Amino acid sequence: MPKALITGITGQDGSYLADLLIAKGYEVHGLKRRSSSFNTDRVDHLYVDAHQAGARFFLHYADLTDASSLARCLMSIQPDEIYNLGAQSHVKVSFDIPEYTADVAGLGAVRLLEAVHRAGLHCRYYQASSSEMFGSIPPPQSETSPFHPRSPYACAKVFAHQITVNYRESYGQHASCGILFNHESPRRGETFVTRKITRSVARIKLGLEDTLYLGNLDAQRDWGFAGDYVEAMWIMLQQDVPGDYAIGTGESHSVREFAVAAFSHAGLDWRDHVKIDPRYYRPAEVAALRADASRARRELGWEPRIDFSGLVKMMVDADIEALEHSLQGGVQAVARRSAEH
Ligand code: NAP
Ligand code: G4F
Repeated sequence: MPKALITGITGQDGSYLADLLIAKGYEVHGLKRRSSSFNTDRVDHLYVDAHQAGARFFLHYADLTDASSLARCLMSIQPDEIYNLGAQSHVKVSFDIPEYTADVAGLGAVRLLEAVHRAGLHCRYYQASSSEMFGSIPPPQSETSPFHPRSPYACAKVFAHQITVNYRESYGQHASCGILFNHESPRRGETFVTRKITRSVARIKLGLEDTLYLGNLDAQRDWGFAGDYVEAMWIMLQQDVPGDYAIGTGESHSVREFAVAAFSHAGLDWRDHVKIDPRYYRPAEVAALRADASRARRELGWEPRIDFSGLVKMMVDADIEALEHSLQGGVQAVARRSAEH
């Protein structure tokens, strides 16, 4: 049974990748951070008591800023494949905490690669690189486009990308970088623009709020579905020869277009609800990203299955359903409490 280690397993991509690898028969190990509240919502459905025979899903406390915790996990797990997805992944937040972002998203990668190298492990390694690295380079962008990062996050990702290439070239590690364009889902973090919009659409639709404040509506992104993108990660590590691949749909839309589509899917007019708050502008913006993923199509046979409008509908429907469910739960809880008194 192949063994995989996923950093960032509690995040959007980590959770979809864990689902995929469990379905493929892997034993899956994930690193989680110590937190004062539960932070495993996205993978709780995979949890089985480790004492149970046949358990194939395990979580370990570790942190990408703590090299000794990474070395300890590597030695005890001895994985066949490592997926380094852990990061402070919010671009706007990286301007507020640049040093920490560089520590986790940049140095975290070299800590992991060095631990693999020093331990003499012959495992395959995936690095979560980002289209944000292209920054101000005009679209379409591919794995051969130059980088011009526009945020501390993107600078950290460029370092992590280049150090992964360096370990591959220096020590022959089977290390690949997926340069993923934006990918979203109902599990997307609530402060990224797509999920911020679809959650707000649900709250407006159900009468809980009236206004959504956004920043730059003109930015263009190539948005795909996270479930499709984790398949590309896995396929990269099944190749005989490691390499770097741009992964995206090849189509881009503005933030405004996403908002229009999301509100209209819920039967609302976005103009009645969206206002601009300059607080959400960034010191430096990435204007337009659109993938040229022809290498991935050609060599990996990878194609996205969900298109832009399918993604918007999936996210809006999921947020409305989740909110209805939680409101229903709230009503039941109030009814229970009233019955008690
Ligand atoms: P995400 O939802 O923000 O998840 C990030 C994960 O990293 C979480 O599990 C988080 O743990 C973990 N993490 C944060 N700081 C850590 C630390 N110090 N040590 C260990 N783990 C830490 O991000 P995502 O959207 O799944 O993205 C996965 C990876 O792909 C990230 O590296 C991101 O930068 C990159 N990427 C994402 C996209 C995209 O559009 N989604 C595109 C290109 C590249 P907690 O749950 O405890 O916070
Ligand atoms: O959803 P976003 O915060 O994603 P961003 O900055 O493109 O980064 C995401 O994708 C990268 C891949 O290219 C990943 F590497 C990274 O980890 C992350 O997953 O913002 C998208 C666009 C930006 O141009 C931003 O200025 O939306 C614009 N925007 C407009 N109003 C907003 C808002 N972004 C956020 N988060 N919140 C707003 O209110």
